[in-house]
This record gives sequence, C-alpha cells and structure tokens, in this order.
Amino acid sequence: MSDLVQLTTDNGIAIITINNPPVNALSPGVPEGIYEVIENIDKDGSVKVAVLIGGGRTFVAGADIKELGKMASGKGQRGEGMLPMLLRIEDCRKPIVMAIHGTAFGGGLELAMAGHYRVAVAGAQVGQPEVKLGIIPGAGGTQRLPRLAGVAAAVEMCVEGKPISADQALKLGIIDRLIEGDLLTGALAFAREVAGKPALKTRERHEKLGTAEQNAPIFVAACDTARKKQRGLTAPLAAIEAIEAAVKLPFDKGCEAEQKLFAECLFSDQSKALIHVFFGEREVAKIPDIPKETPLLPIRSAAVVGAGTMGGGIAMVLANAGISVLLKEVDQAALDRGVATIQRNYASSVKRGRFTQQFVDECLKRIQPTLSFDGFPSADLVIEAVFEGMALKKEIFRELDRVCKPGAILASNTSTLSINEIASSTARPEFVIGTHFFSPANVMRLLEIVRGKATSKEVIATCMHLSKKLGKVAVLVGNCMGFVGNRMFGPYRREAQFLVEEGASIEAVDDALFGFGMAMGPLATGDLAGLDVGWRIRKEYRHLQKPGIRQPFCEDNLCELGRYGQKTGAGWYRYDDQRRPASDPEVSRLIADWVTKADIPQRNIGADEIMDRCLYALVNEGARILEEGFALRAVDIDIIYLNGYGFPAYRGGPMWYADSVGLKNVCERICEFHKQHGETWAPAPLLKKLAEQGKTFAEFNKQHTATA
Ligand code: 3H9
Repeated sequence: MSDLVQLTTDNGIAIITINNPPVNALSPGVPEGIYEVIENIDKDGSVKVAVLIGGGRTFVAGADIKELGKMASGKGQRGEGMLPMLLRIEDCRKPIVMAIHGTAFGGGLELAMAGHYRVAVAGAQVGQPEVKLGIIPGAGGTQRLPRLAGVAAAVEMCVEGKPISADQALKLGIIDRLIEGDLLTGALAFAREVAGKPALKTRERHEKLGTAEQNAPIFVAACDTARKKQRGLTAPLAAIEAIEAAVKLPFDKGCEAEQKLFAECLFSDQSKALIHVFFGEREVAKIPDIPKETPLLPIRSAAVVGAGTMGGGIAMVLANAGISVLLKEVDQAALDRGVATIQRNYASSVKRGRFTQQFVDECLKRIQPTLSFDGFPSADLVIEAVFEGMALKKEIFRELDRVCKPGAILASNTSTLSINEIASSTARPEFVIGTHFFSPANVMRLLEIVRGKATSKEVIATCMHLSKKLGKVAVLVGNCMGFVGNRMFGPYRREAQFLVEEGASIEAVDDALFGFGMAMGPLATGDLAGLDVGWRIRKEYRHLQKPGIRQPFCEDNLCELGRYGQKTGAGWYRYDDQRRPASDPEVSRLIADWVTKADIPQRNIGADEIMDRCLYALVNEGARILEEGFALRAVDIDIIYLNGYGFPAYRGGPMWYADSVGLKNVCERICEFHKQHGETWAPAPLLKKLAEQGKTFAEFNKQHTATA
C-alpha cells in the first residue's frame, strides 16, 4: 500500500486517510492507493463501514494541477486512475462516509460524491472550480453533482466555479450532516449509524434531475449569462453542455460526453494559460533572495495619510482585514468627504450582498478619522496616499519619520515617484516601501510592492504576507518610473492614440482590444481613469522627453478643452449622467482637424494591426523591464496585467501571450513597426535575443530564477 493512502481500523470501521501534503491533491498514486484500499475493505468481513478523511489541513483540493498542466502541454500521460477509482468506491458493498474539512474542490468533490454519505465540519468548503483552470469537472462531477444538488445548483457551481460553504452544501443535499467538534469522532459516530444500511449510489439517484424539457430554461439562461459575464471563455459553456448530458443521457453515456468535453478544454490554449495563471499567482509570492523564514513584523494597527479616493479605499481594505486604522486629512471638509465616500461604498456593498451590516459596522468602528498625527506613534504601518507630488510626499515622510515609532513601516502609495527619493527624506530608508494599490483599492486585487534600494527584507516579507491577509495579489517590483504596470501601460496607450491619429476610429481601436478580451478598450480606460492624470504628468516631465521622438497629441488637446473623461462627462467619448458612453462626432471632427494640420497621412487600419500595435507595445516594454530586473520574472508581469489592467486571464498575460504567438513572430512584427514608425519601436534586446535563440520568456524565467 502506498504511503499516500493509509488504512487503519477502529472497532469494525475502516479509516482511510489520504496523506499527500500540502492539499492532498489526487496526484499519481493517490487514486490507485484508494482503489486498492477499497478492494481490501470490500473483501474484509470484519469491516462494516468506512470513513475516508484527508490528513493535514484539508480533505482533497482536486486533481493535481501540475499533472493536468503537463497533460495540457502534451508532456504528461493521461491518468486513467480517477474514474475506475470512483466507480470502485460507489460499488463497494460497505457504506463509505466521506469526512470533509478544509476544501473538497474539483476532483476532491468528485471523490466525495462517489461516496455513499458525506459529513463536513462547519468551516469546510466544497466546489467545482475547474472553469477557473479553463476545464470542466472531468471525473463525473457534471454527472453526480446535479443528481445530488439539482440541475440549477450544479450549473451555478460548475459554471461560476465559486466554492460554497458546508452549510449551503447541506441545504443542497451535497452533504448529509454537519459535524460539531472533532471531524473524525463525528464521522465515526455517523458511520456507526449507517453501518449495515444499503450503500446508496449517487449515480443511481434521479430524483433531482428532472427532464430535459423542465431544465431547458436553466441551460438557456446559463449560456446567456456565461457569454456576458465570462466573455471569451469556452469552459463555462462546455460545463453547461456536460450537465445537459446528465439530464438527457444515462450515467455512463453522460460520463462519456463529459470526458470528451473535458479533453477538448484541457488541450485548449485557454486551459494552458489559466493553469499558468494558477501557478503564477502563487509564484509571485516567492522572492528568490528573501527566504520563507524571514521574520515578519507584527501589523496590528495602521494609519493612512490622505482620505481621497485611494486613501479611503486603502483604509477600507485594512479595516476589512480586522486592522484598526487612523485616517488623516488636512482639513475637516476633506475628511468628512472621505468618510462619507467610505460609508457610501460600504452601504453599496451591503446592498449588493457582499458584506453584512454587522461586518460593515465593525469595519467602520475600526476606521478612526483624524486631522492630526497624534495617534501615529502607535501605528505599525503607515500608508501615505496623498496627491502625486514629490515635494509634498517628502514633507510627509519627514514628519512620519519624526512621529512614528522605530520599526514602523512607512509606505507610499505612489504610482510613479521614486521610492528611493521619498525614503531619502527619512533616517530609516530600510523601513520605507511602495505599496501601489489600484483604483478602486477596495475592489482591485493587484498590489505592486515597490522595493527601494534600502528596503529591508523583513519589511518586504511583511508587506507580501500582509497583502494575502488583505485579499490582494502582491507582486514585488523594482523602483523605476511607473514601476511595472504603468510603465508598460504608457506605450500601450500611446499606440492606441497613434492609431487614432493615423486614421483608425476611436471605436475601432477600443473594439479591437475589447474583442481580444481586454475588460475595456485603451481609450475608454483613459476616460475612466481621467485623461488629465497623464496630461499633468506629461506636462511635468516634458523637459525629459528626447527630441525628435513622435508623441501623441490628441489626448492632450482634449484635456486643453476640459475633456478629462468620465468625470467631466466627456473625453474620447461623451457620457450621460449614468456615465454611459456614446460616440461623439465632435471628437471625430476635432481629430480630423488636428491630424490634417499635423499633416499625418490617413489610412484604413484593420483590427489585427490595432491589436498587434497595442499588445506588442506592452510586450516590448515588458521585455525591457524584465531585462533591467524591475520585474523578477515574466510571470510577475502577467499577474500584474491580469489583476490590475483587465488583461484576459484566458490569454495568460502579455508575456505568456507573446510566448504563445512565438517570440520570433512578435519580434519580426516589432521590427516592421520599427521601420515604419521609428525609434519608439526599437525591439527590446532581450526579446531580440530570445527570438533568435528560439526561446520563450517562460524559459528565460526558469534560467533566471535558477541562477538568482
Ligand atoms: C480537477 O480537480 C479536475 C478534476 O475534475 C479531475 C479531472 C480528471 N494541485 O493556494 P495555496 C499547491 S482540477 C497541485 O498557496 P491556500 C499550490 O500550488 C483542480 N497543487 O494554499 C501551493 O504550492 P506551493 C481543482 C496544488 O491555503 C500549495 O498547494 N481544484 C493544488 O491559500 C498551497 O496552495 C482546484 O482548482 C492542486 N489541486 O489555498 C483547487 N492546489 O506552496 C486549487 C493547491 O508550491 N487550489 N496546490 O506554491 C486552491 O484553490 C487552493 O490551493 C486551496 C488552498 C484553497 C486548496
């Protein structure tokens, strides 16, 4: 018997324990081990009933995603162990009780559903999150779940991929009992109750399935919603099709349909990209020169300087995580405005069902508005989120250095300014760091953690660790202008504007990128963020621009006319009072006028060129950032773009996308643009080198982290 699956007995009850840390994934050897154990139990006359439980912190978090990744890339063997193992469990003549704690996800839930009974502790979660990996449940989940929970619930769980609580699972009939206290003790007691009773096979249950006709409206509605809410993703539609098969076909035929759809999804580019994203989100937490054991500084209380949109959002994020926070402004009116916005945001979260009123009341109590630095000496962490100006930031940091206790972390939410320069205004640069939240801070998952040249490892480790508690995906970046995300966003939006100046319509540019899967087109994004933000920065840094390099001008001209985007009701588009966009013929007329005066030749530009120009501008800058070491790995850039800039997850991020197109192709296209449009398109040296060597950014990653 393998070490992965252990069998013990307790007064005629067999206890099967899965021990495959950290999450008991169904890696090779686990299904086979369970199969063998069940065979023994079935034969053993002294055993009346069995309990299957996960060792360590969880039941089973699913199939081994590493193995799936290998299979998806054609490098692994298709594991045949799962399906026979599940049938073997279901056919066992002794009842098998699945005892769930932690998570029963994906193949873990499929395993649990093949058992005859399921019990769980209250904190457990169950789910079919496969769609998030671009696949569907592939071990009978789409066939057994509707039999236990009904079609509507199964569709929701398999299509959205969100986990549900043990309590919800009990209500839906997925589990049979909630266990209070110790899980194994409760599961053994339950097993004694069901010992000797017939072992119910989930696959033979039909009472909740209904007919194809009865369920038709559920499938139609689910397809409509999936097309809108999960635009571009194929797995949600495949999951619906597989559940339809459960309703229309006998169990074994339904499983065959599921297998076919599962294989189609697994071998798709979307699945490869989403598996890359799964591991990428975990990889970014690993910093090569900062060991896991680095001591963390305690963060019990915090303070935020500035109660504007960013400061208020950051205060909410901290309060949501149970951290008390002082919120400082310079005058009462600004403070009141900030607090009112926080209250409004919380009220809308309650209305949308995201938070309960009780939770919100507790959070509001944790946020203490103030006009002075009086309470600051007790704060473990201070985040400055004031207007983007170096002189002001330095003045604040001088003051923070004076009032804060030794060992307090002093963070700036700057999106562009040098952390080294900000740190130089303090006597403790090792405690100064950048925490670049994205707007709205209480919603966006991304957090760029900016490492200054003196920032200590403890401070970095603490901020990376804290970000998880805050529900954020943190990516460590170096201290360059615009850091990683905004530095790349510049060339991306620059190309969008050039395209408009060369004859593409505003709508054509945005539609092409939206069609690619971006949450919004680049020009509409500018309107949302406020065109004046970039305009002001450009004005401040104009003296640094190299002469003779083409610069876009339409956006600056729009700003000169007071068209700042959504907030002024007009930018590239026109907006009504609900902020709904409409094309604005006035802008098209203005642009036609400006480009005629600038003597820019006009031509028809297709969607392919629009996408290549914008996306390869991202990639080219990303390659420079990577080579200069401001991002640790290409995957770090991908995770930044997926979580902060609306890049479609199923394309894996800009660097993964470039790898999938082939760096040789990308580089050739960039060289064409270089010839046509001049110096801004000089190919990044790293891109050129990898293209010549026939390598990918991912391969550069591996080499880089191996030597780091
Ligand atoms: C599936 O089941 C398909 C089926 O239908 C069958 C088809 C035939 N595999 O997230 P954490 C690693 S598809 C391999 O940091 P947490 C993870 O990479 C699967 N590895 O911990 C990390 O490694 P490292 C459906 C996995 O406590 C370590 O475990 N299931 C797997 O924040 C700790 O993970 C899912 O999609 C896995 N399945 O969260 C569930 N899961 O330390 C995916 C985790 O080297 N997993 N690892 O970086 C999760 O959602 C979270 O990991 C979980 C724990 C909630 C379980």
